[in-house]
This record gives sequence, C-alpha cells and structure tokens, in this order.
Amino acid sequence: MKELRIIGVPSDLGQGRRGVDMGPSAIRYAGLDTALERLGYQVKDLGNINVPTPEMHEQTQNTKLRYLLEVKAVSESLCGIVSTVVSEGHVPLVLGGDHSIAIGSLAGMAQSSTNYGVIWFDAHGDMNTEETTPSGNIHGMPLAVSLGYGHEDLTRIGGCTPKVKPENVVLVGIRSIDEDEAKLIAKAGIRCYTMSEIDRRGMAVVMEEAIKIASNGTDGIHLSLDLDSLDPMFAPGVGTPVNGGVTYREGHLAMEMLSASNAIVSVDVVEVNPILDEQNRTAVMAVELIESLFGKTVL
Ligand code: 4U7
Ligand code: MN
Ligand code: MN
Ligand code: MN
Repeated sequence: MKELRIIGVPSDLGQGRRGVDMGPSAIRYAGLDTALERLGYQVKDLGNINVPTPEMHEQTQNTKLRYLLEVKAVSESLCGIVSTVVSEGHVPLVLGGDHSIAIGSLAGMAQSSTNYGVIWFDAHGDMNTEETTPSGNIHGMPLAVSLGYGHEDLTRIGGCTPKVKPENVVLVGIRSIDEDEAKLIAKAGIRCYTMSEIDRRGMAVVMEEAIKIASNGTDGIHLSLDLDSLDPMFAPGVGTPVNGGVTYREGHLAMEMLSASNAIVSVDVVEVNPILDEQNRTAVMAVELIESLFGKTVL
C-alpha cells in the first residue's frame, strides 16, 4: 500500500476572508493522521510550508491579482515538495489554505512527468483569469492556471504549461459560475457536472463518468476537494458558501467510488475556515470524506 504524506499550506492569500490559513490545523485537530493510520496507511506529516502573512505585504504590483507575488512564491515551494513526495512514490495529501494552493500541487504533479487527470470537486469553476475575475482573488483561478490560462507568473510555475490535458479534467458539484468564466469553461472543453445534472442523473452515474474521463489514458487522478462543494448545511466553515450543494451521503458516495477506482495519486483538501465554522464541523467533515476516499467502509 502507498504511503501518505501530509503537507499543510496555511495560506489565505488567495481570497478575501481571513481564517482559511488555519485550515491545516483544524483538519489535523479533527484527527486526520490517526484516522488514516486506522485504515492501515503509513502516514508522515511533513508540517506546514512557510506562507507570508498578508499584513506584512502590500499590493505593489500593477495587476488586479491580489497577492500575486506571494501566491507565486507559495506555489513554487509547494510545487517542489509535491514533486519530491511523488518521486519517492508516495501520495501527497495537501491541506489548505484557500484553493490557490492547487496551482502548486498540480505544478508539482506535472514535474514527475506523470500523465494525470483531475477531478475538481467545487461549488465554483475556479476558471477565472485576470481578465474575467470579478474579485481579483486567485482562489477563483487555479484550474484555469493549471490549464494554461491566466497570468504568466502563475502558469509558468514549475516550467511546463499546461499542467493537465483538458480532456482529462472534470468539474463536479458546480452551482456558481461567473459569466465570462463560463465562456472559458466552454472554450477549454472541460466536462462540467453541475448540481442540476447531479440532481437529475444521480451522483453514482456522474462519478462513474467523471472517473472514466479523468482516468482515460492517464496514470491516475488528482482530486482537488473544495469543501464548499458540499451544502453549507454540512460544511458551514467555508469563505464562499453556496446553497444547494452536495449532500453528506452524495459526498461520501463520490469518495467511496474514487476509492474503489484505485486511481487516486494525489489530493488537495481546501477552503476549510475555522473562524467561520461551528465547532470544527467542517474540518471533521473533511476528515470523514478523506477516510472514505482512502477506503473506509462499513463492512
Ligand atoms: B473557490 C468567484 F466571483 N468566482 O472568482 C471569484 F464568485 O476556490 C468565487 O472555489 C471563487 O472557493 C471561489 O472570486 C473560489 C466569485
Ligand atoms: Mn500519529
Ligand atoms: Mn475552489
Ligand atoms: Mn469553491
């Protein structure tokens, strides 16, 4: 069985509401490592990478992108660590932080020349660019960046661009897309499973297709799990909650199907914000989903 490596990225540089930098602590506090050890994995926690404090930095750059230089620096260090973990044959489990951290983890995955697919579990498309962003927040852009769209300082991290082929990328749980972002999703040609499609066809059918698309001709699947994919009823501690999300059981079903696919090669768990949470529920939800993803079953 593969070994797991936990990497914390305490960043809230990519979004507007403070507190998501405490996500890695909250998820650890919810018992992540013991839960994984109970499932029989060798787990090593590599600790947190260094992230600048927003108060120490001023926006000096001539760009709409907030904290561009700082996000770039964090992404570069995460890229290096993820690529080392993968080259050693282990599975990186990256704890955010806001979703901008996925720029670094996908860049790191691309270093090992692994040909991988991506399942992006989210309420949002994360397909904005400097031109389309309504907020300037980089957490709304990481999927676009990984597909080669957006600011060069970000797309060039780790050298090669794009990091992943659009035909192996799927969005799941989507219910909030900005107008111009929708155009890029269509142009890029990535498959987008909205909540209404999940309502109509069911999570099982959707995940069967999603796994097929992400694993078709690839060596494995990267899961980028934004906790705001879940309905706020089950995951209130997120910075950009959107009603009408994935239910508790739909979330677990999706993770159980990913586990059964045996295709997962790396994971991000992002956007848990303890300041906005109720008694760490969202971090506990994250740990429970990770348990299902790594094989927890009833019998
Ligand atoms: B997340 C937004 F405008 N689209 O770009 C933006 F609605 O990583 C939200 O999925 C992005 O949580 C949400 O700022 C990013 C907004
Ligand atoms: Mn332990
Ligand atoms: Mn996201
Ligand atoms: Mn989101």
